Amino acid sequence: MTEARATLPGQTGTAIPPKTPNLLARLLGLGRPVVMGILNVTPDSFSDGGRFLDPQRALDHARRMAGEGADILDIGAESTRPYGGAVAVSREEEMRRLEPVLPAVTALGVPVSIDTMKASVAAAALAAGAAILNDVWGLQRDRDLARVVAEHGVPVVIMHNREAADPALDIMADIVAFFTRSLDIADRAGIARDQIVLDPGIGFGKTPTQSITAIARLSELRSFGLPLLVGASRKRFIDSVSPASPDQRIGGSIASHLLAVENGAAIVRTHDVAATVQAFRIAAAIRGAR
Ligand code: HH2
Repeated sequence: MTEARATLPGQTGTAIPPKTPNLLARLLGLGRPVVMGILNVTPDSFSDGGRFLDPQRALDHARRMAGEGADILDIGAESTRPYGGAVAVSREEEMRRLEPVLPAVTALGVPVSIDTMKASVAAAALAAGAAILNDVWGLQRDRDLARVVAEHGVPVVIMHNREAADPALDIMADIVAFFTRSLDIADRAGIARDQIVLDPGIGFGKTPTQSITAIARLSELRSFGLPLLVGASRKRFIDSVSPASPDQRIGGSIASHLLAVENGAAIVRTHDVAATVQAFRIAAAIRGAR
């Protein structure tokens, strides 16, 4: 049974059906920043590893984020390990973590994105109701991912990534070159341009300074003419400026996301949906009163 999506008091008429034609256009047409809530069904995510591995806890958290105003729920069953130490997770293990959770989460009525690096997992998740692919390797690692996206006709988040940070690198030039390669792969697979979101990959193969640069100079990526997503939530660059453990980085996450939106981000990816939604509402109210 499909549950009605919960709404916060004062929040009306913004829910987008989970699998709908032109999903991305409809999300971007909300007229405010789109909030993607993070659901990690992993034992080892950098911020919340182990908290939502239990299926009931995962579903409770997804329901809570939906009620807090998440426009998308991003579910991942393998830590992307932005800070190294990757522990490879088999397809079977990734599916074992997803299977008890995914149908119930998609039934909440909020579009679900699947955060996976594996084409076989993406295909299974999209068949089970996920509506967006989030690939932290920008279609460049598992080359079958582009075909899966094209076949399902779903939106895809192409994220910039590198095996290792290089402090000497012009990070904006590297991001532009990476996106150019990813867009070529997407074109050749037949993925429509209006289904693509670009993400500079905050914390991935970047020094803290380069992560800050990517947010500060985000507007340069507008030249691709595609929507931009920023995921700064609780990331380590915040600690480099204002030392704090991951769950104490909410202020830094919100500051980053507000400035990212000012610099052109259409979507933000966050662990802290309620605080982020509140920050955007207040920013909009203040802007509106200028
Ligand atoms: N960051 C993480 C994972 N997936 N996807 C996109 N598009 N952009 C991001 O910035 C991004 C992402 C890392 O955060 P988290 O999911 O909390 O950690 P982990 O990968 O360790 O589960």
